[in-house]
Amino acid sequence: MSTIKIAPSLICMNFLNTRGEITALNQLADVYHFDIIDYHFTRTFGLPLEFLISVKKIATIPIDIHLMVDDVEAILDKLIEARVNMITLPIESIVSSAFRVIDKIQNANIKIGIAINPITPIESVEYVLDIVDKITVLTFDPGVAGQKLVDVTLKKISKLSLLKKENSYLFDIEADGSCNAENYQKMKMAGITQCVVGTSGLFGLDRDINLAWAKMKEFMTNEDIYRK
Ligand code: S6P
Ligand code: MG
Repeated sequence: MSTIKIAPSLICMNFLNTRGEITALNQLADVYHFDIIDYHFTRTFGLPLEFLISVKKIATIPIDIHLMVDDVEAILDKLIEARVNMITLPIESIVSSAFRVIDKIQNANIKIGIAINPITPIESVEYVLDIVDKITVLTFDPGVAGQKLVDVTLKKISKLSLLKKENSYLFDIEADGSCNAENYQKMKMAGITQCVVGTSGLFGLDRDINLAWAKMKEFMTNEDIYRK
């Protein structure tokens, strides 16, 4: 059975205790999910680059930047300079630059993820499946935490999982949005290998991050989890 990596979404953390939560999560999680949003791709703001630099100083696990911006190329150099571990790009923003951008990221020795909105068909990523490290299926419309799962996205996860098996692809399949007690098992059955946990799946479960983690693990089975 395959295991599932856990990626806490830092935009959902308690900002009055960022050092405490990151120190605790360093011992528990597999990768940090760091949303950067430009108020154009969606009408919300994400986490600032300055915060990324601070997190980078104390993080001992990889950082995955989930970009939700219209102009990916405008921010790329700064992320490369920050030496993040993975950059996850919105396919909707890179239709005319996908291979150029992917190439640039890979040449900088940074892992690459591609994110697809709920409305975007998986065919849109067909030609990059053999070169990327991760496909992130947004399981609700991006921009706002705490929304309801869009059920049809589970079908997209299943289709991706099948394509992965049939072609022996290596990419992770990540669900981002509403990965919580209600939906985790469905996502797992559909074939995720990585799961973003935000307010409903982790940070909102308890004020104490260690207790929140323990509560999150109640809806996962121990064999599921990549880092025990
Ligand atoms: C949404 C963003 C996500 C959320 C996370 C929320 O635009 O990309 O990373 O922060 O998925 O999780 P939850 O538990 O509040 O649905
Ligand atoms: Mg995200």
